[in-house]
Amino acid sequence: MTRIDARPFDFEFPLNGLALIVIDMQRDFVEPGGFGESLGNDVNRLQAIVPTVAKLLAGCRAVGIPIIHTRECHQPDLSDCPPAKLRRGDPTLRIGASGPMGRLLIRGEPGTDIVPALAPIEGEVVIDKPGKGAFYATSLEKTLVDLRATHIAFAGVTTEVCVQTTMREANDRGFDCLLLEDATESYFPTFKQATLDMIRAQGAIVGWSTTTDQFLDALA
Ligand code: C5J
Repeated sequence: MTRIDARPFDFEFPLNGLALIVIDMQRDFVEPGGFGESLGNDVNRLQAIVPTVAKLLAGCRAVGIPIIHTRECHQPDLSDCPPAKLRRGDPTLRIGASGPMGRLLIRGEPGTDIVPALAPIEGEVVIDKPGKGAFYATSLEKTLVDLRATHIAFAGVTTEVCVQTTMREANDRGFDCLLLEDATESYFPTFKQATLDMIRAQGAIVGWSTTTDQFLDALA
């Protein structure tokens, strides 16, 4: 077992049972003109973690950790987007509307792509998901079972929405989950902090957290 100095206590995992999931590092959330900004958010906070996530990807690739990327997006006819999700909030542009990077959160549109610095490479799995959680209506669980993964490290955006929802889904399915504190971000710093606190509370009720450097040192 490999051991990492984590919070609320050390995280132990078998190296051949670990997978990395990078959640929704898409242009629509991270770049100006996308879905995140249409909701009134400042995307700079999210952009700032791109180099850290790039370092994380490079470190995991170097030691052969399987990597799964997710993208929140919908079919062009919006048949997989519940009307309640479409109507939610008061954005300047709704899901499916045309913005500077194409139709927002629609499969195949430029804004739906993962930012170029974090683009998946050959052999990495990309899961397109209609929900906030990456297990809902996707093949993620089967992918993890096929990989014989028992432990998952998480990065990506946003901490309190798609990252936390997916961590909770994974935790309920029996995976041990580790969140990389500086490789995840929220438009709202207090929401990020609250998420870290609630994940680790009550003896890692949802999972553990550590820094990217501590994680990569342990892998090395
Ligand atoms: C949101 C996400 N926040 N990837 N999506 O709508 O967290």
